[in-house]
Amino acid sequence: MTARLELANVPAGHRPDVDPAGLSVGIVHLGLGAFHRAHQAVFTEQAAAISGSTSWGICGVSQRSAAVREQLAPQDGLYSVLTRGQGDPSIRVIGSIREVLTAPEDPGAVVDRIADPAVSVLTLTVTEKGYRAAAAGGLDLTDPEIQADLAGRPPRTVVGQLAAGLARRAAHGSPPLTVVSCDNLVANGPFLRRLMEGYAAASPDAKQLLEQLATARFPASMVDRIVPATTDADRDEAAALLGVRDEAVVVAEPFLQWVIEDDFAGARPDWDKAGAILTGDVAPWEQAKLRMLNATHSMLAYLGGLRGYETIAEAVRDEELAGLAQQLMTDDVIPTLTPPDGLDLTEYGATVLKRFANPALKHRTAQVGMDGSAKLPVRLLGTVRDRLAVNAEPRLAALAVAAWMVSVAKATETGTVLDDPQANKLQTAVSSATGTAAVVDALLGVESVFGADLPANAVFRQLLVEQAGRLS
Ligand code: CS2
Repeated sequence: MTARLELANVPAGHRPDVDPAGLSVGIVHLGLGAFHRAHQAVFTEQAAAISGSTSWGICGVSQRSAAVREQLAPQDGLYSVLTRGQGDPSIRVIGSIREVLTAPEDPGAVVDRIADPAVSVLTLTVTEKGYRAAAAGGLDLTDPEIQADLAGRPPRTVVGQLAAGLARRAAHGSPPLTVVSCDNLVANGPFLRRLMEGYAAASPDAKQLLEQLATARFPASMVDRIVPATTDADRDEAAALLGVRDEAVVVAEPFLQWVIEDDFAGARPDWDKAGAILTGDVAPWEQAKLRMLNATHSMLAYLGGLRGYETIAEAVRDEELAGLAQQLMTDDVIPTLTPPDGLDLTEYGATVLKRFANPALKHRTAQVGMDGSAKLPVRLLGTVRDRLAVNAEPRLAALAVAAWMVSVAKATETGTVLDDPQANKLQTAVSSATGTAAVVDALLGVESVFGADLPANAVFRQLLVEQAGRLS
């Protein structure tokens, strides 16, 4: 049997660029999934290696299951990133994660770490649904988990953890905290601040919490790297390349980008030295990424899924689908964007499709297609609204939305589980709909996805009915 990964048995050439044992915890990260391990943790390690600073080790928190802790803890937080581009894959062990917690098992330890005076930065990747926002954008105060946190249990939700951590920081005299959201959301930092304000206002200690919030910073950030879920085959390949068994390996493309609003309350890692862009305005980067990359990703996931393609690479190799993704960017999205300095949007679009075509990644259409009700508003409906506002017809964006609708209807018809936080609501809505127009109307009426404005827009409805008709 192959030995388990530990620092002593990592072959030269694959070793971390820092001495993990020399790093102390200075960052808490909520949401210890594959994406964090292939993105912020890599930037953080590089920054430490380049600057020589030892104060930015990461305490990673799994928000739900103990699976990641079970993989990482026996390996002392070490894991490898298996990079698959053109040519041979490469693999390297990352040493920046120094502590692993599981929130449901030890909620108190999470709050303690957030309150730690040595911690001045908290990052998070908890996915769109992890924020527990209501349709109108504020915190969903009807969410039972939010209510339970507000009632004073050891917190489990992101806003509850942060609120308890901030309160304790104030009590300990810890310096102000910077909270960096790394999820694919519009203006993610300010969005989280608003949710926190909603939570604070509803809590018994409203005044104090609002004061503590005022000391914290919530910069926006745009993150980019394609990181498919790891499979057993990936773990076997990592073992063959490393000569030791890594249960926590993550797979990623070579591309890696992070644009962060330069608004920190105190010290931060030298992420810029590791290639991150620190800027006064993240919005143009973020809009380009969400509306071009994530929107075409979702489009290919639904259209590809309907055609029976297992992976995004297969979907984008279908010339018709690649053409539609291209057209979505050119006809509907680019007219809504102001490019950031130095970014050519046409070139960016071409690069995006090339990245999707990477056959070594095996990014499943089902994975990208999950949580559609939370992803669509961010990725596609902003474009739809902007185009409708100038009396243009967002045909391709409507096609992507229609492909999601048809996928929901199909899953419901065939009794397939829909991987979506609003699965019940969506499947109940379509279950009694017969015919394409009825399916469109049933889903378009879900206000938590489409708001009150889009169902009332006859042009959009008509586009959806036409496009869904093409697909059914
Ligand atoms: C994808 C993203 O799963 C998805 O919904 O669109 O995770 C995508 O791979 C990343 O945002 C790329 O940076």
